[in-house]
Amino acid sequence: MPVPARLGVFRVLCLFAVFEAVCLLDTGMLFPRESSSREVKELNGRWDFRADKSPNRNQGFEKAWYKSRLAETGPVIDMPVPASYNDITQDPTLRDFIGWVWYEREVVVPARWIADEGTRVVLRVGSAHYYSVVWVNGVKVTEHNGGHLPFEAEIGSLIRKDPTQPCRITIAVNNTLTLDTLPPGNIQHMDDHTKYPDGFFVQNIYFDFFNYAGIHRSVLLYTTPKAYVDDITVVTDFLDNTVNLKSSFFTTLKATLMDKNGRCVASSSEPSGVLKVVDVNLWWPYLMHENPAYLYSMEVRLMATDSRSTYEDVYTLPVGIRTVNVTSTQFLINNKPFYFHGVNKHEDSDIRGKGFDWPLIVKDFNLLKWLGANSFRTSHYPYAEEILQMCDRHGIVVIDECPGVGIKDIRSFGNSSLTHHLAVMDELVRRDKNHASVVMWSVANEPAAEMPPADFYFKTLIKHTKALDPSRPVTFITDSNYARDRGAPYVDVICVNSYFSWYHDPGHLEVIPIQLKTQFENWYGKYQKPIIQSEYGADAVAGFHSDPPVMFSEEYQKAVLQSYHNVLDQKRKQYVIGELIWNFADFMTVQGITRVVGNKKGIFTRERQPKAAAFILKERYWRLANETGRLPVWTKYPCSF
Ligand code: BDP
Repeated sequence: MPVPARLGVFRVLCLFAVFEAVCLLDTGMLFPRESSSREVKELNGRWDFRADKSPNRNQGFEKAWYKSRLAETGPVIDMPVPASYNDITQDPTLRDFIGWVWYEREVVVPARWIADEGTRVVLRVGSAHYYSVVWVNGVKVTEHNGGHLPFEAEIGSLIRKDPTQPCRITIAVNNTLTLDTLPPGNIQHMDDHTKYPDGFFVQNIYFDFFNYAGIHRSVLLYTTPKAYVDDITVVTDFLDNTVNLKSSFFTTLKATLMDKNGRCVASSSEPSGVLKVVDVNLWWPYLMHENPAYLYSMEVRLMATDSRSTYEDVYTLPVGIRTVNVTSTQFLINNKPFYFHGVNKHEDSDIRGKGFDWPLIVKDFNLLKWLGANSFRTSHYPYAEEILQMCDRHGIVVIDECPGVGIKDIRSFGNSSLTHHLAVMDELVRRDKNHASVVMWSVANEPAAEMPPADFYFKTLIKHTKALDPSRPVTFITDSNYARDRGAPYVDVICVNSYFSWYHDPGHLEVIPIQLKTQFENWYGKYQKPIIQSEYGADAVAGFHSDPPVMFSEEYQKAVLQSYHNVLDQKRKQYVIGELIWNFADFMTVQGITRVVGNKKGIFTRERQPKAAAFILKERYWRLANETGRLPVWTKYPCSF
């Protein structure tokens, strides 16, 4: 008799009862890892692809393209996964396509997975932008609302139905944004035939990055036994030299915490509880300690038996032990003041768009370390899990932002938008809660928070996020318009973006010292909360030079940074707790009269070559690290990166 599904799922109970009360999700979303009980099979590479260019974009559903091979219902082209589809071909209509696109791939499933009924086979999509529907051999297995976050379906019973058939996976993805999606957008039809061709429409968006689409992260199959570890929640704390590593799990689990050398430092066979570690190695940020980013491994081993079999599942989670606290003037990591000197990023590069790419990721981490950056914000959406794992490994501190960017229309503050926003926070916290590098949640970027409904919206959203995870502070990012402060009473840290001498008083560098000082004093005066300068910067087209500096030259970008730094140096002695440059690298945007082949505020080009501003920032960040941290011995030679 097979194990009944409910008994088969050993959901690790969350530490905080309130989590259960507010979280609507009923399964975990552990990152797929191989272990003695789990196998992973990546399905990346070449997929068949077709964009549904029919006038209503709905032919694929009307003609049920998922029922047979995609190549049987029309022409297909090659499409790499993971990648955005926009920049892969020479077809301008695909670059700017809006609507459903169809991906398909046949997979050979190991015979053993099929033969062994005690094996769960799970199909997982790391992220697809934006709305996805998934079929296996023509049967719908799941759909998911939202980009940037993973979703899964168990497909074992389907592939066992007819083991002689190959496993055909079809994924339809739609990038249409509505007033209720995150980010929001809307479709505008132009019916004036004296101006526009028949059927012409555009998608209006209120954010400043190209709305890349497609399957952006890995698609994979993984297995677990029928009884399996579904979720783990680890919260760390310490007192003197003792650590309380709290976690909760089903009674038949055993948790073992191992140090870097594989030595067991604590274990427990209780369903939930405290693992005490003596002589703990804390997780410290990069440049704050001589031995940063120390990670333990927590092995969770589950044993279960039914009338026929015994199941054993093993999942190993990297665990960094650290605390985070906020006072009215400081951000504390392990009870020591932490100053964010870092960047804002985008998942963005030539050809692959927002597609996951290991070489790019490793290069970016090398550049971050070269720069002396100790942190970044995942502007303006959750980044790939592998990026957060790199942050854990290298001690790069993260402000983890949800895709709440461009909430500018009053209709996007309604109930259905809020419900979706809460669900996205549930998914984000569920995915990222165990990363030591993640120290704060950001619920939105520059919303139109001056609008009256914003008060209820952000109060609900921020309260909900704090209840999901009481161990981390919450922020939302505001702009320099001081009227947009609804929401600010509920956050722990105020994050402000400002572009003095750029969008305001363009060309007038002399306004920066006055306006920036006023900005800080206004916000601190009203809320007495620590402040991060969460964005500042200026566009510079690499290779444009001008002295005296003029806008878009490398010299102007440098001068803006230096003026900001003078004020930041005064205010960081009081309550300013960080500065994040906009942006790490140039990135693609929608076409428009203020963008010349994308946003050029990068201190690196899109190809990751430094502009003059990168050297200014590098000099500053290493100086700040010297003042505020304890540099590892090897960092005496930063040039070796
Ligand atoms: C900020 C936005 C960011 C933009 C930046 C800019 O948060 O997304 O890219 O302005 O205009 O306000 O460069």
